Amino acid sequence: MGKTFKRPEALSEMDSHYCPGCTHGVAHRLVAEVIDELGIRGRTVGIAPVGCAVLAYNYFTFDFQEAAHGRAPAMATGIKRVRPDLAVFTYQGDGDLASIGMGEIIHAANRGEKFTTVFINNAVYGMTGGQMAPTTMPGQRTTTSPFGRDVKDVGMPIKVSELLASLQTPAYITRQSVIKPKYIVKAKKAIKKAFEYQIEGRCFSFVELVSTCPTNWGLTPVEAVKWAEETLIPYYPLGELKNPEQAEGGSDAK
Ligand SMILES: Cc1ncc(C[n+]2csc(CCOP(=O)(O)OP(=O)(O)O)c2C)c(N)n1
Ligand code: SF4
Repeated sequence: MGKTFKRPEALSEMDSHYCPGCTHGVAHRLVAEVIDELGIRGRTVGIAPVGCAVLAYNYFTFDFQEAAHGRAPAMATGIKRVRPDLAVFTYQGDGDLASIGMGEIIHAANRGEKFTTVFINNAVYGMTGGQMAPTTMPGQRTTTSPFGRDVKDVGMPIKVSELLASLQTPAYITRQSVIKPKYIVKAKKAIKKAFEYQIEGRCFSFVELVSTCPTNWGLTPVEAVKWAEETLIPYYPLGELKNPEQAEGGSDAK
């Protein structure tokens, strides 16, 4: 009997360590499917973050490097500049990318480095026990904001995609989600487009994925999806913020 749904070749057979209801696994699968479809497994290099996806290199069947916390864009820059024939991507959480690594990602995007970033926005530091991240929602309780994020003290959550889209350098910037099938279908298309832009040598490409962390949100997997849809997505609206065609044909590129 033929299989209609099988494991992508780019995904290994190792069981993942992710918690029930965590969407890191969905994001991994989408990346693996795209790499299979583009036929680039033999020339892809991923950069693993420090965060819950620190073991990502075990779950894919292509080359991986491990970067220090927040430094994946620097490593991707080096690899891509030395080997422009490779498809290089970083996979980073919001603690990694939007806190300690904020400078790295802004400058890589502004330089127009031709790699791809998959940015997992789950509104907390997952691996270290659910501390407040730059993306934590106003009033959201975390281990370091037990009374809820107080925006008077720490400011509003940072919308990383909007920040990067404000740079004049041509880029592909999009925010999608992996919390429900209707979003997952679009997220996969966006990831594919991001890799295609990179392979064509067009631009830096960035896919934010609104994700879940039921463990640190203190919710069941089902409650986590509901909370993400009702609270995160209205603040972090889904859709394309910038693409290289705009810059090539538009006034911003002057
Ligand atoms: C230089 C450095 N600072 C801090 C840490 C501790 N640390 C490990 S993972 C992490 C946060 C990870 O959160 P995030 O990037 O949001 O990923 P998630 O676990 O939610 O997927 C931190 C602060 C570290 N390993 N190295
Ligand atoms: S702690 Fe959160 S981000 Fe980490 S594996 Fe568990 S659910 Fe996923």
